[in-house]
Amino acid sequence: MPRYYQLKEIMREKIRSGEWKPGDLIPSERELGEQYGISRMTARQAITELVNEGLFYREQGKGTFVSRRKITQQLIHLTGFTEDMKARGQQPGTRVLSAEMRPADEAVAERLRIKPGLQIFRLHRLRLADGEPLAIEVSHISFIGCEKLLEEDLEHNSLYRLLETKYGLPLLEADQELEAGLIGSEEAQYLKVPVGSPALFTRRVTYTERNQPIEYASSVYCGNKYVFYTHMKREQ
Ligand code: 16G
Repeated sequence: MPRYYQLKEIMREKIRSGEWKPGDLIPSERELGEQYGISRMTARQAITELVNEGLFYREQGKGTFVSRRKITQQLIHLTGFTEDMKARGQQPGTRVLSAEMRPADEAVAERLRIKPGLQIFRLHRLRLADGEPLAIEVSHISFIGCEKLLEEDLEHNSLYRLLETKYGLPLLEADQELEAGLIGSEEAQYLKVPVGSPALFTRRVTYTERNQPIEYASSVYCGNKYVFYTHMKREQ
C-alpha cells in the first residue's frame, strides 16, 4: 500500500474515532512526516486528497482543519434553502449578486414553458449557512407581475416563502437533475474553494397550480459539503 494512502487511512481513523474533531487544526506536513517517518511531499499528498474529499479544509496562513459533517439534503419533499438550513439548526444566509428583469433565452423559456424573449425575473444568489458559503443559485422566475420581486429584500427573505405567502403562488412539485462537475474560477471566489474542486450542478423546475412552471433554478453546490439522500420504493 502506498505510504500516502496509509497516512490517509490513519487520519481517516482519527476522525472516525473522534480523536480529531470538526474544527481541529491537524498537524503540519512536517510534523506528520516526522511522526510517521515519511517525506513532507507524501504527507502533503495525503492531506490534499482528504481536502479534495471534503474531510479537511485549508485556511490560508492558518493551516488545515477537520471539516464539519456534510450536509444531508433530502430529495423527497420539496423544500427551499432557508427551510433546509433552519431544519438543521443552521443560520441561513443570502448575498444577492444580482436581481433584474431580462428576456428569457431559449433554454430558460423551454423550461418555463414560455416564449423566448418574454421578460422574466432573474436572481443570482450566494447561499450561506452559519456564514459559510455553500451554493450559488440562479433563479429564473416567471409569473404575471414577477417584476414586483425587484422591490423585495431578498437578502433577508426566503424566495419560496415570499412566493407562497405574499404572491399566493403555492409551490407544489418540482423536477430536479443533479450532475457532477468542477468549480469554475468565478464560482471559486464566491464559494471560497480552489478552482477545480468538486461541484454538484443542480437544475430544478418548480411548479405551481395547474402544473405551471414558476421557477427554473440552476445552482452550483460545493460537492464536498453535501450528501444527497432519497428513499425509494420498489414498484409493485
Ligand atoms: C433551493 C432551490 C432553489 C430555490 C431555493 C429557495 C435547489 C436546487 N434549489 O435552494 O430553486 O430558489 O431553494 O430558497 O434545490 P429560499 O426560499 O431560501 O429563497
